[in-house]
Amino acid sequence: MVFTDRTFVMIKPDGVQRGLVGDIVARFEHRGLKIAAMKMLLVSEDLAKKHYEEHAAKPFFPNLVSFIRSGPVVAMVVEGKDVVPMVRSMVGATNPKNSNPGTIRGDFAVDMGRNVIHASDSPESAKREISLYFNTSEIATYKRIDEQWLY
Ligand code: RTP
Ligand code: MG
Repeated sequence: MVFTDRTFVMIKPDGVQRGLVGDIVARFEHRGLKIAAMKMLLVSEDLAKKHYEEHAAKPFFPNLVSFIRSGPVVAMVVEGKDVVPMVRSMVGATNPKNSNPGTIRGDFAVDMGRNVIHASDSPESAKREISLYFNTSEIATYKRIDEQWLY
């Protein structure tokens, strides 16, 4: 099955440094979502500012940009039915104080500025963010072997 529903997910530097990449990717795979692209990278200042441009005027913006550049991140394109809201619900509330147990932030994070993961908040954001981080040639098309049991 080919989906047009795509989201952009990024494991932030704290998630990489704490060795959480495998656990987080496994959650998406086990749910039945498809990893269509994935890479580790250091985010440039220009890319960090573009990624978080909606927050450019906020007081926390400089810290957010420097944090996201403080070590390698793992960027992903994830596909599946209703994937944008589904991944946001798996990620949990922005402030880990309010993130439910069972969510990624609710299980792995305690501080708003160290909340482990980013996920797009709408299909429009997803499209924009995917194009910031990936060329179309880097996004794979393949069938999960269990697809007929997922849909
Ligand atoms: P993200 O974009 O990273 O997935 O997080 P989000 O949608 O849940 O939250 P958003 O409002 O987009 O905020 C982006 C990141 O900025 C930091 N933040 N700090 N008041 C503050 O100090 C504050 N507010 C937001 C968080 O690290 C948040 O993930
Ligand atoms: Mg956001």
